[in-house]
Amino acid sequence: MKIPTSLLAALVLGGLASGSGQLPTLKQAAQTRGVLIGGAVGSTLFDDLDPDYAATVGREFSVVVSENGMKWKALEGSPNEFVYGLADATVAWAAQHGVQVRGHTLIWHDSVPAWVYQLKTPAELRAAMQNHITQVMTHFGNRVLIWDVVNEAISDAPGHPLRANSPFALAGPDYIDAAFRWAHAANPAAKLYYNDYGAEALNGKSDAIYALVRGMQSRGVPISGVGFQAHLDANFSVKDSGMLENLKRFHDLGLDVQLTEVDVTLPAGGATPANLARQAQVYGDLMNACLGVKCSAFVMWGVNDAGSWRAGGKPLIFDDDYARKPAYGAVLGALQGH
Ligand code: 9MR
Repeated sequence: MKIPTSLLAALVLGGLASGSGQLPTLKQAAQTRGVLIGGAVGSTLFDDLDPDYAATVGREFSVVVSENGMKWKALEGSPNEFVYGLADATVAWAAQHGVQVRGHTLIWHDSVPAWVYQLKTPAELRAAMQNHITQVMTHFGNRVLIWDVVNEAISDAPGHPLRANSPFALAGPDYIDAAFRWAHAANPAAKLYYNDYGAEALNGKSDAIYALVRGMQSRGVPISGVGFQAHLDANFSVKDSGMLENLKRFHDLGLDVQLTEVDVTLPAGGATPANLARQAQVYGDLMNACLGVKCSAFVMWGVNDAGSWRAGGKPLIFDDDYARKPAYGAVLGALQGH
């Protein structure tokens, strides 16, 4: 008999609520599948007034991303003056809790300090980029071995050319290759990713990323994998979108696949049982697609709904009060092979 995911989720939650203690945590289940599971974290990790946040992360996650603490603006607000406060605290917390860190992100058109926009020549800009990448990766060394080297470089314009509105466009069309080479030189042990949104499905954007990374491979650029952000809504269909086929074509290039910023907003009408079940279905399908290509990480963009960048859509697997939602059960079920 095939048990619907929604029912399964309810059973899982029932088991947890009854305190049966027999279910593994997400990180325990994920470990048996060889995948890291986790989420983006912020300063709430250190907030004594909100202890459930850190407790949830410590119990369930095997990898964390600093949601904003490792962006260029956060680390190097003035030229060659690095401030590692929140980033260092997050990395130290992760080490204490046996949790890995995903570094996000070295080169992104957003969250760049004003001084970078004032650089006027390609040579000046490239020197600043190389210095930023080298200093940041050297600072963290082997405490951060997974990096989004370039984030969201491909535009949504017809044909998906490289973003014209990026301050890094001035550096020349080969700036992505260069960034990966600088990153590899800074730490040859680190795994280096190109990361983007809207490319989960077989579509024009994923075609453009595919062409980009194939080109990089043909030029000998040291790229380890592709991160698919997966900011989605509950109407997304993993099956109808061709997501598994899409992930497979990247995997077939010998690249590692990660889901890096998963969140799935509820349909209109909010947290009804039917909507929560639909959200759970998408989460379970996403985990299954990830496992289908032996992905190395499944990272959600936050911890609980209230702390999400799209809190209104209640897009995460823990509700405002850190209670497990049906989506939690679906992710756990997928990890357990249900
Ligand atoms: O969730 C992040 C939000 O708090 C920041 O204000 C914003 C700008 O730095 O970035 C958000 O995270 C983004 C991520 O870094 C890259 N992919 C899209 C994410 C959501 O906008």
